[in-house]
Amino acid sequence: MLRYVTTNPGKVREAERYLPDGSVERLDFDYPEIQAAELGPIAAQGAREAYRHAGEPVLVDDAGMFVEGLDGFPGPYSSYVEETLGIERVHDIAADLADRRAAFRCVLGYCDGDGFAASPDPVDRGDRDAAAAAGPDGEGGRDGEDGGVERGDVETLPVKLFEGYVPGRIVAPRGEGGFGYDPIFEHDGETFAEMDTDRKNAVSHRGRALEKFAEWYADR
Ligand code: ITT
Ligand code: NA
Repeated sequence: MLRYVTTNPGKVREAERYLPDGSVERLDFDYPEIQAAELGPIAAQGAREAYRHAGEPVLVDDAGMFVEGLDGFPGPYSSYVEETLGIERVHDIAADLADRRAAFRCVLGYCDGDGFAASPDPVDRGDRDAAAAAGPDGEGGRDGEDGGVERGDVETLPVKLFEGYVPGRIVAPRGEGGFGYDPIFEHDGETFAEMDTDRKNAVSHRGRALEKFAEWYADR
């Protein structure tokens, strides 16, 4: 079973359309997120933390909205800005800009511990073997601090990344669907909140990333 590790059920609703029925289940876990200027390293480290917690294959999803006229803000800080300012004030700020173009980006990070024992890294050989032996198939993979993967080894777990991007522009809020910034993000004349899930998936950052992931996952 693949776990989509996220606190955000909206992400999983979209992801389910790309994966065989019953092959993915949401795991509601708020893994520790590093602060970085790029989504890639955040997703990679998040996937490692999520795998360490879950002890089975995980997919994490780090996304953000990047406003051109604000040099990409809020970008990797999108979650914090949604919680603090709220999307209406993000729209108000963007409304004063000459350039209201924006983009959503999504980076998916997949980690299943595979290739861990074999990966050439500076981790002490003995520790690594012990961690690998107790890995996802061993006992205690879900026991957090006492789980199969030792704290010091988390940094070296291999992660596969998949990216997606969609251009659009900031508009006054419209629509009831989707989540997050969807009401203020317009693509092709419609906001993401005015689209149903299939229509959003067909053009969205997450849809593009999931498409790449699903193809790779099917013949890995
Ligand atoms: P998890 O980290 O638990 O997965 P989250 O909602 O905090 O959930 P992110 O860290 O990726 O997710 O935060 C991304 C921010 O961008 C957050 O405010 C989301 O609401 C927003 N966001 C992500 N994908 C979006 C989408 O497809 N449409 C609109 N807003 C989106
Ligand atoms: Na997050």
